[in-house]
Amino acid sequence: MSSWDTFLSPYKQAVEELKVKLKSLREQYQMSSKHTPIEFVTGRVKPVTSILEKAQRKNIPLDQLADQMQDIAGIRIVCQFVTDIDTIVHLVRTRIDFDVIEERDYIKEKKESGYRSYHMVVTYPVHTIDGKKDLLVEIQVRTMAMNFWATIEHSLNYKYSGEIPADIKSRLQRAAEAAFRLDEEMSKIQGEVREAQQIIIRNREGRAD
Ligand code: 0O2
Repeated sequence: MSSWDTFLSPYKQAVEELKVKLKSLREQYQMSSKHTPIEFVTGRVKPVTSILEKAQRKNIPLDQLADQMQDIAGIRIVCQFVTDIDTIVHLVRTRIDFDVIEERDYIKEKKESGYRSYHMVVTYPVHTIDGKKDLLVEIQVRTMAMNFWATIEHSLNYKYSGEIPADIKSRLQRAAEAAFRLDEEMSKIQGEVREAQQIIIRNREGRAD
C-alpha cells in the first residue's frame, strides 16, 4: 500500500459513511408524504494529481494537507428547487454527528465564472484502528440546473487547462444566466410540480398494493 493510499483511506471511509447517511435521509423523505429535498447524492475522494495541483496553486505544504485542504473528501447533494437547498443546509447544520466549521454561499454571491452552489465544510469523525480522526469534508449543495452548468464548465476547464477561450467563456456566462432563470421559473411552479410528484407516488403505491 502506498503512503497516499494510507493517507486517503480514512477520507474514503468518510465519503462512504456520509453517502450512506444522506441517501438514507432521502429514503426517509421518500417513505413519508413530504417532498424529498434530495434528488441525488454523490461523493468522491480527490484524485492525488488534483491534490498535488491544488497544493501547489494554494501553497499548501504536503504535511499540512489534512488541516488546510478542505475538499479532499467531497460530497455533493443535488436538489430540484433552490428552496430545497435551504432545507438541506438547515438539516446539515442541526446534525450532531458532524460539525459545520465554514459555509460559502456562492448562490447569493455567484463566482466570476458564473458558478453557483452552497458549500459547507464540516469536520467528520471517522473511527479507525488507530482511533478517532476528525477529517475535513466539503459538502456542496446545488440544484440540478446549477449542477448541469458546473459539470459542463468543469469539463471545459479541464479540456482547456483552466484557459477557456473568450467566446466559449461568454457562452458559459449566458448558460449560467439561463440556468439561473430556469431555477427561478421552476421555483414559481414548484407547488404544481410537487403535487404532480405526489400523485405519481400515490398511483405507484396504489398499483403495488
Ligand atoms: P473537483 O474535485 O474536480 O471538483 P478553489 O479550488 O481555489 O476554486 P476553494 O477555496 O478551495 O476553491 O474552495 P471552493 O471554491 O469552495 O471549492 C472548490 C470546489 O468547488 C471545486 O473543486 C469545484 O468542485 C467547485 N467549484 C468552485 N468554483 C467553481 C467553478 O467556477 N466552476 C466549477 N465547475 N466548479 C467550481 P475543484 O478543486 O475544482 O475540484
